[in-house]
Amino acid sequence: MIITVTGAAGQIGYALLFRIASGAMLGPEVPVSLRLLELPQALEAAEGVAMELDDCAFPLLRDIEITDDAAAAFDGANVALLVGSRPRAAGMERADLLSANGAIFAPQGRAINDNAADDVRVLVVGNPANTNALIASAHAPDVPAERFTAMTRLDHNRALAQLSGATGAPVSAISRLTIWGNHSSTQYPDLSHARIEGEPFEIDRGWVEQDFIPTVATRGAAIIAARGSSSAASAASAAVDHVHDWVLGTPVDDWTSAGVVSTGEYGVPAGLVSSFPVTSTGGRWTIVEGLEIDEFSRARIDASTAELAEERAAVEALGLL
Ligand code: NAX
Repeated sequence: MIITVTGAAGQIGYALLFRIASGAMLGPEVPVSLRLLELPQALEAAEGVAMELDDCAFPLLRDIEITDDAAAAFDGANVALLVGSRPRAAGMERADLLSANGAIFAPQGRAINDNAADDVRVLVVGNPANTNALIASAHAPDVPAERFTAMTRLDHNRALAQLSGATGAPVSAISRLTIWGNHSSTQYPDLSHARIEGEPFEIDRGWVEQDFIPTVATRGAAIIAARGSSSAASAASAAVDHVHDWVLGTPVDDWTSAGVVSTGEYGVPAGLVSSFPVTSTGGRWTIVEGLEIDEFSRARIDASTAELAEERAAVEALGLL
């Protein structure tokens, strides 16, 4: 399989490429060819990463190509991990952020449309991930919109870890947890359908509202405060999990969370790339339907999807869709 990684010389790239090459993403039987897309000034650093990849002598790693040309980077790509982006800098207005990312994700969407394999699957990691996925998809009319996804798996994994810490249940015993909405502080980590050892469980509402939800939603900032730089290994691990499950499937009786295009499920406006509970079979995500949504959940899902709708309106106004 041909795997393209953008922003390959960045800190997530450094944690991600070795996991892909080791077989963690697509399994121990699938050889991988890596295509690294970087900005011209980071090509030398990307060469250094490629040297280290060579030095690991991974049996599954066929070859590595490094380029600053999107058409070459996405040529024949089966999986595209869009990591490089322009994150919000201090004092940056939202319109500036969205237009800087439009300048990255619109041409990358076109390059995927024109060059990638017919079965290409795209995961956008670079923030604002949901809206960047929407922009890329809008510029790839020949690729089904459902193949453009945004990463909320890190939020999902953070929620699993918090619940595990609070209950003492191992993460492997927890299922049916959901992240709804935007990969931002408005996201809604939802425990109302969660199970431990396959059974519903009692949980203190006060803890959920005052501790669990804000801890998961602001975990990125807490990592920056503690580590001095943003989440990298955990973000890479979540990207590996997302693509692994997309290609190889989710476990029976469980689901995960991913930013996928809405067709109006749960009142989320059609066309938005929003996080939902999803299962994967046969290489396709399916939104889990029919879950009961109480008033508390409704208000939070609506607030986060309203933010996504505002972002979409802003990029539309900038002519990016
Ligand atoms: P770094 O700044 O370490 O690396 C980004 C790399 O992207 C740089 O090497 C840069 O040269 C490259 N780049 C920029 N524009 C590019 C373009 N047009 N084409 C190719 N390469 C380009 O950032 P890193 O820590 O790796 O984070 C990458 C992105 O992930 C950021 O936008 C960050 O906000 C986002 N994150 C998303 C998360 C999620 O859960 N969805 C969590 C982690 C992370 O915060």
